[in-house]
Amino acid sequence: MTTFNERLASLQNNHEALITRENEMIANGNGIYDRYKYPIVTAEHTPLFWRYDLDEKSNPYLMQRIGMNATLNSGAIKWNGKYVLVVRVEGDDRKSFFAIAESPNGIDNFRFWDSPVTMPDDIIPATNIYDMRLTAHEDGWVYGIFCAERHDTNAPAGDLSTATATAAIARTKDLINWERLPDLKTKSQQRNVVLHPEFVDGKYALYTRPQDGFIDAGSGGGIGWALIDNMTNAEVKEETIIDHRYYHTIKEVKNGEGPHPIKTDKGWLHLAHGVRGCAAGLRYVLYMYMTSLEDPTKLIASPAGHFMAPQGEERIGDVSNVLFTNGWIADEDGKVFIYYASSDTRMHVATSTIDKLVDYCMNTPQDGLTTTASVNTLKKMISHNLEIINK
Ligand code: M1P
Repeated sequence: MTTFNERLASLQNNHEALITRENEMIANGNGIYDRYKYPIVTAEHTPLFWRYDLDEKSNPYLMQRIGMNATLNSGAIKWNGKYVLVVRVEGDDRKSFFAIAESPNGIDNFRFWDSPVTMPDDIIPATNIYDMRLTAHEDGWVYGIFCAERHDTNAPAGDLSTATATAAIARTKDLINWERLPDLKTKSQQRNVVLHPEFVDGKYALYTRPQDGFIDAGSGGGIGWALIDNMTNAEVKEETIIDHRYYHTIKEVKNGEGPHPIKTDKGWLHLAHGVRGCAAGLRYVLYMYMTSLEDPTKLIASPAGHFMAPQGEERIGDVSNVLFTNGWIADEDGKVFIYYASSDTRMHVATSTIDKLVDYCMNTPQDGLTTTASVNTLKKMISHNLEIINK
């Protein structure tokens, strides 16, 4: 029979081997970005001492006591030279919490800090919190905006599912101590709220996602923009939709800003998610767009279709057919690390460069919104290419 210590050694060896496994870039990509062979953070990456009581007296079978179900939708930031994710960890009990995992190179060797984030719950307690967007703002604070989910007090008796989504706000200077600020005040429910990194006209600027209900974006027309006076009592008084949803597109049902946009000399580079419905349920893909440096509400590039869609094992998980992103890191040399979750289960990375992503946004044809328009766009490129081929 395996002893406690033998089983512990085996668990520890397997865990260390998983965490230190080198990732491999997948060859022959589409030229826009490169995917990697292995997910970068999974539930199995969480420390053994979060999951197992390591005391032989109280846990003689060395059984798992607190199960971790998934690691998903992570905010990202370069911090003291490390690639740092604020991971949404979901326990087997369905509660999500934030925990920090860091890597020396951004593509593998992600290791969790010993303790999860202690997020103060003193403003209005929430049942569940998730999907943090991090912004190192020019005011000197690092802000985390995330969804606070609560049971809808107006739900009919017996309805234990209807919930509300609100944008919760916290800030930190060290990623360890977080100051919780009042939730964002808005007319509608909100998820996927993101802080722009710079002041605009002396105000803080937010990307919003107005929604009629917890799930349904409904009359919320897409990704919004709002200027607010301060973050300590943040209130959206006016909201303008800057990236609209359209019928028969990848963002027909809803969309949402991913991480905050990256500033480039050609404009602000945005990564977002778009959702459409199909017989299999909702399909979540990633897409990109750009806005003007002079007027960040002005759309200047809107490539058609998805930038990334679930592939292979990415298609399957707790909520299948989903890619979601709320974190990316741009290095000073122009390399971009795109952190995305697949099917609400695990984290992945894809790499690209600012130049390639701007080229993708500026030179991918826009969605003409009909088959005829799409075929005309396709035929234009085919005839140009045939001229080159037949020269
Ligand atoms: O299950 C897919 C995603 O669903 C929601 O996305 P949205 O905010 O667009 O409705 C979120 O709950 C997100 O966490 C989740 O990954």
